[in-house]
Amino acid sequence: MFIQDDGIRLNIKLDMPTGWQPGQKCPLVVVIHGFTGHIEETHIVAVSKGINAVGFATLRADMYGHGHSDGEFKKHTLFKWMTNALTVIDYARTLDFATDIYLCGHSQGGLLVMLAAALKHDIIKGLIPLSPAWMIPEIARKGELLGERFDPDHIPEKLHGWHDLDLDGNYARVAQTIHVEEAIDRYRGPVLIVHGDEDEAVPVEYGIRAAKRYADAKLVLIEGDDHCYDRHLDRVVDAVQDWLRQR
Ligand code: FER
Repeated sequence: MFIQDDGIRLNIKLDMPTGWQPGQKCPLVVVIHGFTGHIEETHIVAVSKGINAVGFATLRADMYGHGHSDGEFKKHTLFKWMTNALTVIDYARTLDFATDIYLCGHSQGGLLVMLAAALKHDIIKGLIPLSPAWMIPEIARKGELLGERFDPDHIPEKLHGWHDLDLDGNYARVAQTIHVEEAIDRYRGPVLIVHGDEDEAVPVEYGIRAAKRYADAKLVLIEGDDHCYDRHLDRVVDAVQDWLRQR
């Protein structure tokens, strides 16, 4: 199903908790994929189903230029994703059954939910960044995106890198302006960070650093696992379920 974000259609999927009956209320977790990802990726679906199994609804959403949402991949920026996230959160709040709203996101989606939790700190009950790619603003300032180097003071029109991907330079211009530490400091609610300690895309140090800086964070490291949890996805799901059961 689609919701509108100022003329951009966002593809979303709502899944109710296991055994939910019409008329019952429950909390809801918004779940966001990473860079080049979408709502049907194996790790996104597994985490979402795990959340449904412990009594929370999930609202998965494809961001601008990803999955079945509108927009061109190369034109996506973190600003566009941030307005998308605000729209999805506002939509979640219109759902009659939904009590508390939580955010969960993987990688660039993990960075996004960290930023969104800062913007909506008075509304978001808890935050689950999975392998959050919050080095993106730092590496954009150094001129190092997509595994390629560029002049950070004279950003090219187009960035090109991994898997032959093309991105408009605006992606880097936007990312350079984002200061994630400020966003971390603005969110005082409970946080669960999960990170594979052999992550090849987002160094595990970022998960560790974020967990240290948040006011109320738990860190779960998945030993021997990579960026998308190809080896121990079950442990990621367990960590999320254990944490949500304590809410
Ligand atoms: C990059 C490193 C990681 C980058 C994006 C990511 C745009 C995001 C990864 C993800 O969301 O899985 O250099 O450049």
